[in-house]
Amino acid sequence: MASGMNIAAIQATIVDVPTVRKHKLSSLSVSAQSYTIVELRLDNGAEGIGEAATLGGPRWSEESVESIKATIDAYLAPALIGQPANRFQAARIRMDAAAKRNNAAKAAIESALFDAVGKTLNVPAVQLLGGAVRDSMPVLWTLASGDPDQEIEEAERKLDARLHDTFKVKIGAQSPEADMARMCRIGKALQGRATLIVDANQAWDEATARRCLPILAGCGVKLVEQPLPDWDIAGMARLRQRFDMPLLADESVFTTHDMHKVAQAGAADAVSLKLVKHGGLLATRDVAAVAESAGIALYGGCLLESSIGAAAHLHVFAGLQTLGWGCEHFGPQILTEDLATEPLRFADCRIHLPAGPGLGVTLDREKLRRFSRR
Ligand code: MUC
Ligand code: MG
Repeated sequence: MASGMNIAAIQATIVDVPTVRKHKLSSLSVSAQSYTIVELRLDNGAEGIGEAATLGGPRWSEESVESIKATIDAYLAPALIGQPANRFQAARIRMDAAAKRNNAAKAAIESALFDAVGKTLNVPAVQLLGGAVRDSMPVLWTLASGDPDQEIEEAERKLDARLHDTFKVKIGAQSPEADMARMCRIGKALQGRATLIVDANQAWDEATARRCLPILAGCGVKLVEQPLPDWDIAGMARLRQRFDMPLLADESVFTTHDMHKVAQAGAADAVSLKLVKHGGLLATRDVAAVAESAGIALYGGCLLESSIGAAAHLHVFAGLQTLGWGCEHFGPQILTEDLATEPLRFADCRIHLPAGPGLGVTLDREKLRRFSRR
């Protein structure tokens, strides 16, 4: 199959990049972000890059950077070498035949395909997805140190710099009572100047959520992400029937089938879209389409990607019909050093789609070497 752009080589490298502060979720805490970086070369000489982010090893989801690299090296790369890079759906079918799930690994490769093909054709990745609807989008910042004084001070700095005016607070690492007191302090300090949402990362059971949702509403919280375990779709649906607080599904929705079940159960008002969950740019659009068909709003989720992984997300988000809750691609700013030669642009509480062919970002190879795991 000679297309003039067949896949010649795929290389996966694990990197660990320190974060500016500890980032605490309900069940894990990170002070360095780990990524598997994919470098893909076509037989026409074009190069593409992709990134698979993880959080705390295989604890946020089942994939780790080690499993992602192993799956790429042993199964996904051999399935794609010699294949045309511009047949994205065909590549997806080959990857699905070679490995079940392993969605982050597939997403990193597909990002690199869009980058390499975009560079070959001299068009941005979003063009290959139908073109941009928006060139920038609202971006929030996540507060996750667990110390409300530090969090209020961090939010004030972001507000002063006009970088962010919406904040997501990670809860669930401490008792619900301590979290409620923390949220009420943060809500009072930022009242009228910022929008607040929270992410419990599956920490609560239904009774705890019933107790906490009215308190969060009273503190000014506008959206609650994944209060219950990923499997508890019925519980999420009951909470929605009982309270006005909008619920955002994150860990409950990986596949289009998950999205369909959540929609049928009436278990979410919005869904967090992430390449690592859905398995790539095309799969993310598929999940978005199922959500939109059920009247579920879209939110551009992240897993603390660098500018490389964030750019791949922005190309998908830029082409969606709606993006009601904006996005959270603050990852490049939480790293001590970004992995792109030119980081993404944050201004006026928005993140901007990078211009240029492919993903529009360039991997800094010196940093790739420096942060790569020995
Ligand atoms: C998640 O569960 O949303 C995204 C931002 C953040 O702080 O954690 C991640 C994962
Ligand atoms: Mg989440």
